[in-house]
Parts: sequence; structure tokens; C-alpha cells
Amino acid sequence: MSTTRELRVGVVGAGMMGADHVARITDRITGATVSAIIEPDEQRAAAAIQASRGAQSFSRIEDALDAGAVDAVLIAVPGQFHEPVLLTTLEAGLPILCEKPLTADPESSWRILEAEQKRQHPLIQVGFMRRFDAEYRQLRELVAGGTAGRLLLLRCVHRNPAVPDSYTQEMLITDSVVHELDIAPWLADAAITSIEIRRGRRNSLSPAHLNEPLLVLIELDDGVLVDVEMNISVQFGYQVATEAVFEAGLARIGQPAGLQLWQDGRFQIAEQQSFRTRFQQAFDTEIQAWIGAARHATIAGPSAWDGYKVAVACAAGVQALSTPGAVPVELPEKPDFYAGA
Ligand code: ISE
Repeated sequence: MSTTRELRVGVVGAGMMGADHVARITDRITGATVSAIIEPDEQRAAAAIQASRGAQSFSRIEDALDAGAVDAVLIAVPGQFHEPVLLTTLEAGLPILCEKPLTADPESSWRILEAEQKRQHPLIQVGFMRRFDAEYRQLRELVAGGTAGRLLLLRCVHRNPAVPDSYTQEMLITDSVVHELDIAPWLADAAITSIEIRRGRRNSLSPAHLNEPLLVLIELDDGVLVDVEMNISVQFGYQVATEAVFEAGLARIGQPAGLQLWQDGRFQIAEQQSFRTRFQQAFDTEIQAWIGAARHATIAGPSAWDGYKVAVACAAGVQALSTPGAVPVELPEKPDFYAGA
């Protein structure tokens, strides 16, 4: 495509995340415009069209591609619907930003890798937005720089105020811990070797079909241990924080920020209420970087190989939900195709 014209992005799925990306691309991102909304639900489609600047409406990705309405595709439908959209868009040779997870299981993720390897170079960027969060990036640099000594432990908390009724026990791993399964090895520059899950007292405020919080213990191949408190009914707000323990230092990210107020004998600071605000900067940076790369038909973030690795770790995590002890995580060789990605 021409480098001066705006990149025409088709957004597949106009649910919460899709609608968020439509607003982001329309109002804050430069170099791109939302040209198509691919959403069969009429109400959602109409709301997204209204939030865009004149996007066309399609109910199927095939129709948007046949109409030549898009230069790049952002997939924001739930993970179990990603595979056919990914395969169709790959076939058309267009750059893709695929919200996490890449697909619902390692087998389908592997099929995506096979299809992508028929192209000249990687076209899929996976939406692990934490990699674009300024604090996570600083922490990764601290680990790599070694100025506080070697990294020993990553202590993560992942707390949501509440979840929708459609949220299942497996989603504690595939929808939520999925982020730590990407970011912890990325921070430590290491690979996951096993996952163990423990459950203690159940939060009686959880939906009846859920048994949580969970403690997830992740082992990395360089000896670093990662623990994650996964807690989705905390009521009071949204918290994603990490404490990194080094040989000669300690670092914390994800602490409440903003106005601090001392009044009436109390100290207050606002807490995040949702991942959309907590990670707004990360999402904006991620999408801007992807748009820049997509103009040259490349990617600027986690690849489909990264998505596959996380799919394998998620499968082990789901198994660990019902298996005592550590469940091993084993990966095949990384295909050469992804060497530079
Ligand atoms: C949600 O889908 C996300 O991706 C959020 O980042 C995560 O915190 C939440 O637990 C998930 O349900």
C-alpha cells in the first residue's frame, strides 16, 4: 500500500474490546482509519459504525476482503472464533493484530503457524498488550541490565473486581493467567518448564460455578520461580502488579498512581477499575506500533510463535487445575521462519 494513505483497518468483532479498539484507532491513533466493522450483531455493528468515521458494515470477514475494503485486520472476537478468521486473512496476505489468545488450544495454534509459514514473513501480531506497558518494559530492562543482580523471583498479583456470567473455571487460565504466561517468560527472557496450581479457601463472593482464588506457580528454565495470585472477585477494583526479587534489589510495578489525598485522618489514592484504564497506555502504544509495522506488512510485537507458546502453557495450566503437582510444559523447536520475529 502507499505509505501516505491511511491504513484501512477492518475490526472483526465489536464487543467490548473491539469497540475499544475502534474508538482508539478513530480518536487517538495516527496513520490508520477503521474502514470496516465485521460483526453479525446489528446493534453492536451500528454502535461501532457510529463511533468510526464512515466504516462499512459486513457480517463476514470474507465479504470485507472480497469488497477490497481493508488493508489490515484486527481480530477482537473471543479466542474460540479466531482460527477461521486468521486462516482467511492469512490467505489474503494481510497483516493481522489478533487479540489474545491466538487460538483456543495448541493444536489450532499450530495450524495457524503452518498456514503463516506459507507466507513470506510473519503477518500475525498477538495482542499481549502488557509488553507495551511502560513499567513492564522498564522492569525487563532492569532484569536484562543486571544492575540489581540476577532475578530470583517474580511475585505477581492479578485481581479483577468481578467477571461476567459467561466466565468459566478454565478461563481463569485461558483468559486471565494467559497474560502472565506471556509476560513472565518475556520479563525473565526464559522459557516456562512447568505449572502447578493450588486452591485454598474459596471466595464466597465468586459466582457459584467458580472456585477461586488460585495460586499459580510457574517454573522457568533458568531457575526463576513465578507465583501468580489469580483472583477475579475482589470487588474493590482492578489490580495487576508484580514484585521482582533480585539478588541485590527489589522492584515493584503496577502500584496505584495518581492523586494522593490526605483528608479527615485518612489517606486515599484511586484504584483502577478495569483493564481498559489500567492498560490504556499499553493498548495505545501497541496499536500504534502495529499500525506502523502493518503499513510495511510486518509486525512489531509478539508473533504467532509467542501465541503458540502461550497456548501450550495454557493447556498445561488447564490440566493443572485438576492435576496435583507440577504439570510439565514442553515445546517443539522454534521454526526458523520465526527467528527474527
Ligand atoms: C480479560 O479478558 C483480560 O484480558 C484482562 O487483561 C484480564 O485482567 C482479565 O482477567 C480477563 O478476563
